Amino acid sequence: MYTLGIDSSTQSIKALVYDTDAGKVVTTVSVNFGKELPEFGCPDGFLPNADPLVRHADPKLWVAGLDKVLGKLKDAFDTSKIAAIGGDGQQHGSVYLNASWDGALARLSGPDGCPDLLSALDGVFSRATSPIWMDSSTHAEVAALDAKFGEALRRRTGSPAIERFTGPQIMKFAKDDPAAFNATRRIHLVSSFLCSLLIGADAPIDTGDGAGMNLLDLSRGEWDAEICDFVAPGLVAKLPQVKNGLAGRLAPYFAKYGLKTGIPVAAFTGDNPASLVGTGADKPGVAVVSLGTSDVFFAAMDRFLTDPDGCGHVFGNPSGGCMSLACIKNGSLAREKVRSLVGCDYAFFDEGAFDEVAKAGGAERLRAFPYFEEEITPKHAATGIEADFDWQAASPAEKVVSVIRGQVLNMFERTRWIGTFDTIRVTGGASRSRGIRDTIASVFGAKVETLDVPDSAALGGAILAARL
Ligand code: XUL
Repeated sequence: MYTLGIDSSTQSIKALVYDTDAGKVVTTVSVNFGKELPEFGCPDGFLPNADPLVRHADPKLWVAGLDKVLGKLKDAFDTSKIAAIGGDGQQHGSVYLNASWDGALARLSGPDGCPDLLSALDGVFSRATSPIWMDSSTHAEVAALDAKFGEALRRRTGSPAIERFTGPQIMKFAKDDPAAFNATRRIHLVSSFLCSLLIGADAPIDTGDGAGMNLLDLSRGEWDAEICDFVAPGLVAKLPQVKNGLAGRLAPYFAKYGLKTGIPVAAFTGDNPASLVGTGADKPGVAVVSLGTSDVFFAAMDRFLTDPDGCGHVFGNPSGGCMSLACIKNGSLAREKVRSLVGCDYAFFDEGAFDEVAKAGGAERLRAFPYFEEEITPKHAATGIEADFDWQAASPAEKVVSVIRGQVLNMFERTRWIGTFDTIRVTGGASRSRGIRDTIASVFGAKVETLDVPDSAALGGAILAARL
């Protein structure tokens, strides 16, 4: 059987076809938002804004992206063979729809057809722009949620109040533009919005993406009425239902891409929960470490528990139960900065320095924490290099090794609340470094595997579709 996974991330939308019998990806096509849809003015997936705290996108970009990527898929694959669809979106981003939304969805299901998704959706947005996960303009709302709920917010929703999470974003919108908020009948996440278009009806929000809103009582899998009401009175009525698994059936509109009307469509999830499934880490015992601009650690959890330090998040695991996620902001950018401070090449940074220190012995005493950007894990760390030995007098090799050990020790300390792991799968640019892989293996006491799963989120969506 063939299933389709659709991943709408910050900068592009991808469609991936998975052959479930062979366990192989057979086709992947993608549309880069900035390059291929420049008319929406989002060169990097969001609208440029003079205020660095404000990061919004034009939701029409995602609508046009869906049409375009399915058009490409039709040219690359016999789409009539696809038996089910799943997918995901960048987390936290929200879409605001007015009273004409239901009619627009009905047009996608109706016999008359429409030329394209954008014309079917003409006039449905009650808010012209959508805040995305990169937005941090909600300090005041986060402070208000903290003051009202304190620790209870983390215990109930899985995360403390966070600027990019959807609840604080909705709260700000309701306060700044009450008339537009009142005209809003439905609020979707990027994931559930795209899924709604596919099924021609309001799609549910799943527990994976829903947990990134600060609004979901995660252990019950229901909206937390008290928190929702505090964020904006009447909010619960504007949210779709919470549900994992089958969302609905493919609307007739999509027959134009050769897809069979009526095939099952899974509730879309967030990109991180989808990657958990796509990397095969959706069972406890395996963690994934993605070493990118920021370092992200995620793993399935066998029960609901939250980070006592309030840094990590808990989301629903689309395969059942929960998952954890910790994001360490000072990842590859910090490593790059140290590499240029030391003035060495990658061969030395990734391997040579580690061999030199191993020969001399005493690596255990070397630890230095590089926080050049304001860190979130741990919160409020002093910026600069925090070392507990004489950093200035250290050799270049000691500097490199101490910084990598510091980063890995911090990740270990900050993820201990999640549990222990037999296997750590590493991915992302810096996973090429033998020094980093060996340091992870020794600090975590786990087997380290290098993951080679490009498009793990889209693959996760296709795997979830195969389970319908
Ligand atoms: C997770 C987060 C990002 C987005 C974009 O909390 O904000 O990983 O999901 O990929």
